Amino acid sequence: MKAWLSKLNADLSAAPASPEALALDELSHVLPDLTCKAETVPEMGESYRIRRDADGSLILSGGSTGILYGAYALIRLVLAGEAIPDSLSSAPRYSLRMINCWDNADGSVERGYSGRSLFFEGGKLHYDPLRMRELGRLMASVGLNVLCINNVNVHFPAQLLLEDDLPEAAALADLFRPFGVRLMFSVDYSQPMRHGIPTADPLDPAVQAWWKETAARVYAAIPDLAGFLVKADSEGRPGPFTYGRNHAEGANMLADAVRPYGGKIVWRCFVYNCRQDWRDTKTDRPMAAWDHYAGLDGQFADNVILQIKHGPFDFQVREPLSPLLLGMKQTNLAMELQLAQEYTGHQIDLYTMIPMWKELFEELPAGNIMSLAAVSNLGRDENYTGHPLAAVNFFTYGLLSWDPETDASSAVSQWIRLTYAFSPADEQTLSAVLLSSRRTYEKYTAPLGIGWMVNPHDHYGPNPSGYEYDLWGTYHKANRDAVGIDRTAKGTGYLLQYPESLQQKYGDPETCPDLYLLFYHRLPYSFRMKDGRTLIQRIYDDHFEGFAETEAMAKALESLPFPDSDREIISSRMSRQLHNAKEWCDIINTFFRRLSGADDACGRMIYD
Ligand code: GCV
Repeated sequence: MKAWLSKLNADLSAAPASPEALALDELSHVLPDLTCKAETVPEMGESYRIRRDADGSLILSGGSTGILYGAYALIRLVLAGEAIPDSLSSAPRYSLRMINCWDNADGSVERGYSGRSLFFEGGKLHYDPLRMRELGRLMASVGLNVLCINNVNVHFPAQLLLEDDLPEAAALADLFRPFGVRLMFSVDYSQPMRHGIPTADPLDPAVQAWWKETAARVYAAIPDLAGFLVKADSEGRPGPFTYGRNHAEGANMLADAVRPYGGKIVWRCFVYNCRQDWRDTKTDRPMAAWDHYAGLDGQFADNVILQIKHGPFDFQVREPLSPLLLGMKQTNLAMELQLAQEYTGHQIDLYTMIPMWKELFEELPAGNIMSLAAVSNLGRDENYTGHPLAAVNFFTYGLLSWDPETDASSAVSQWIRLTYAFSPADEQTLSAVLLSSRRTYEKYTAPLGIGWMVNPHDHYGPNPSGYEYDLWGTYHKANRDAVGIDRTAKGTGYLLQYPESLQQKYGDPETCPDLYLLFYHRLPYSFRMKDGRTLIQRIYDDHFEGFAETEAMAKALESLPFPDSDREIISSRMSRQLHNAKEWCDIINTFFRRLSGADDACGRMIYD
């Protein structure tokens, strides 16, 4: 089963002539009984309008890609059994709706759980053109329009995409163009130094000239390249700090180089000290991005977009919204999500993300960001996402990037209907499992917003002290009396990076939502939660519940009529999830019981 793609069957063995041509082809194959005319209105760009003619036939108007998006919207509606409204207009909320692949030139994928790279092997671009078109269709069918094919950690020879490998990269861009998908490349900030320039200082004229000449060459080959994605001064990557320059100086230099071609510089804000001493109590990692960027608000060029991870740490199960997303009002911003389940179960454990994303959008005022990015969960596996049910994350991300008001439960139901031929009752069962899977995972892993109790480096499975004495700034400091970090004004002061109203909401343990308690506060195990339970009892209860819910999920999934190919993968991954959930439950409960000495009020088994 190839996600919802198996329902789309226009022939992709040759390149579609244009997005409009593809739109009509898809419609005629999938909905042969529908009479639909296309009307190209170039100034409508990516937006589309669907209305009925006097004779009852449908008229689909839009720019070239707008018509394609409109066709897929129609197909999604009809295949999901929903009624076609008499009139429907739609425009994307965000201009760049990006997928960031962390694929390396050697064919490996950093944090990839769906097989090897779709684009690279053996240091070269290496791909199946048919799969590229299928991927273009996968993206277009949910409104995604930018694909960054290489890892933000640019390991040699990925730099050659801008050099010797540019002709092959241009051929790849050609493959994606009819799907309205533009490529983007991650670039190595020190790349000029490969060419005899002794520095990568953004204010150095030779460096500036090198990037201008490179941008001219790259855009001559790929005129619609979306731009460059940059991870600088982060986790060992080169960047402007080496030369005493700030990140506005660093990003604006690249922005000048791509400006003549309409290119963007997407500059990541994942910058922190990854060589922290755990004994250092002054440094609090979640504060780092704000400290580096907030003071630069308004100084970035208009074709720079700061790409900010949704939380201040790194894609944990629960993190507050990054304060930068709320505080940088004069800078173009993109929010970065992660479809790859790095900390959320490696596409072995079920983890449907849309409930988490909806929570983020509730706190993020509509106009604060202009683009959205997500780290890809795709790979060379036949079904693209390893776990067949992980495809729901790609699908719903696309819908949200078009319209963040998309309802979580409708989006999940739509995906189920497009993917499987289930009865309403089975659809309901699967939908309930998918929508609850994030809370379940949260319950059996690190409690109440602490995060990080994972096995270091690989990030699957429990290890409560794995990151406790390490360099990464990710500490919970559990001792026999208390756990968590005080990030209020009395503690590290992190909370002061937020608007006043949020400072009040989160600053007092009595008003702070339970699920964020240990992110913001250091509390004794005897702390009384809002429902009267002690903190330690809540930790035990959540873990036992998380495991019990996983057992119930396993039973529910077993009852569903998945096609054989999916059933096998789903049930073998579910047995691994059950094992993982049991390990987490027992290890976390034992860890806290050994420290606190507190018995479980319900007398369940916790190991001494
Ligand atoms: C691409 C975390 C991940 C790294 C990733 C990094 C980033 O540290 O573990 O694999 O590197 O985030 O987002 O740049």
